[in-house]
Amino acid sequence: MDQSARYADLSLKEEDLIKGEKHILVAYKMKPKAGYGYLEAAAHFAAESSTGTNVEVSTTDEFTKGVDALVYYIDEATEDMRIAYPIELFDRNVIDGRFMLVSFLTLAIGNNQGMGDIEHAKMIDFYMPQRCIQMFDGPATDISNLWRILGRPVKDGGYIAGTIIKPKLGLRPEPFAKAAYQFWLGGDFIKNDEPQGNQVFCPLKKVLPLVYDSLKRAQDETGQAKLFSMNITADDHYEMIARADYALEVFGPDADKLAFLVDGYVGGPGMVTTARRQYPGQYLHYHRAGHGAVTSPSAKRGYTAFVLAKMSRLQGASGIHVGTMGYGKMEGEADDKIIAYMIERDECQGPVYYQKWYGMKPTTPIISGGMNALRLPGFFENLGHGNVINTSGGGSYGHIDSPAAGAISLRQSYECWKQGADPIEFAKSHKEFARAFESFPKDADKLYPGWREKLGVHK
Ligand code: CAP
Ligand code: MG
Repeated sequence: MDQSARYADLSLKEEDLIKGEKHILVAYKMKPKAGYGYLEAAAHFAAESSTGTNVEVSTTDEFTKGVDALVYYIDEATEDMRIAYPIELFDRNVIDGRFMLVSFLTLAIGNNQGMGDIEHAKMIDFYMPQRCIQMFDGPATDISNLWRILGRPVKDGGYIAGTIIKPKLGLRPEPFAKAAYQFWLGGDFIKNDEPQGNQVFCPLKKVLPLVYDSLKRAQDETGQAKLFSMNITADDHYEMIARADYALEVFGPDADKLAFLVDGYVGGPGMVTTARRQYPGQYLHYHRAGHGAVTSPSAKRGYTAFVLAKMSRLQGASGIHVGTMGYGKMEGEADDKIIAYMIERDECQGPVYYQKWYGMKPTTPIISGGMNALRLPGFFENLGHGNVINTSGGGSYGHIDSPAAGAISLRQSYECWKQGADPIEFAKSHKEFARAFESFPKDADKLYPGWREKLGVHK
């Protein structure tokens, strides 16, 4: 059934929709199944994403039609389809009227992902009008709070050298806490790896007191504040609360140095919002493990990593992993820097829409995945700044001298870039950075050919 007469209006102008402030706009890359007209399929997509189904129903009235989602732009050649969703369509909290991201997902990326007449559709951008920005939670706290704790300027406080306790799983409490102490002797920030929680060989109530002891000893030894991002991911809201409350009790007078990590993609919006609303004083660290299932360039459905990050800011993530923009081990490319810009700036041009955030706190780009001191200078050059949290697991625990040396090499890498120094020349006067070349020789060969001769390394 061709529903384009009802669910499409190609006379609508995008700039008018934006000026009107009454619609959430969504841009997709959509291809219909063979045998279906483009506009017909797009209109059905809009119907299923708002007030319709595949047939007319007798109960529809004039009001219903007033909140139809409308296809307002298509370009079959580029698979470009854009839909205007009336704000009224979206579910609101009864407790405080706020918007909820799960409703945006259910409509804009819900049933429409498995329709018989759609080959594929992937969300590549969305536009939130000002009222929506006002009525999503947004971050409660941001990187400026971490810089303050670290004793740095709260604006442009710079690079936060972090790691992930590696191996990913398998450490018992004592070796876990020892690994943390060793890194903190040189670095700022440690996160649980995304699957670490309360495994039977490393019970939370055994390991956390030891981690806090490591943090205190490292602070005493270095005279610097240290940060820990603890995983509170769990199916049950009350399990999350139990973990977080326990951690705040253990950290006591240092509770401000505790961030909470949530595996936000696999856990979903409910879990992210539990952390955001129950613990607004704690930095909310959004790990996106699993996102590749829908965000990978090889995935034709779902949404992009850009959309994931933009949604996380609405939900209130203080920071989210944004990938390494082609400089690390995960999928990504240099242009992914737009993801960082969209979540850290107060306004930014996305792939389709120019988005203003009206003062909503920024979400920190968290850089992780195969990074080390040798790869960072290129990364900073591409991004243009170092106001990020970087967590290098292999890049710290793989340093041949020690995790602390690995941490120091990361920090030195940032200094090298900030000074605009030549990394080889810089290595001649910075031991830990120099030893990163020997720690990661394959990277060194690729990034800095001739490094052995220049640094006098002969093995
Ligand atoms: C990195 C990491 C992160 C991934 C996440 C890992 O460890 O801890 O989870 O980087 O990817 O488990 O691989 P390494 P992303 O530093 O040892 O690679 O940040 O792209 O979401
Ligand atoms: Mg990990």
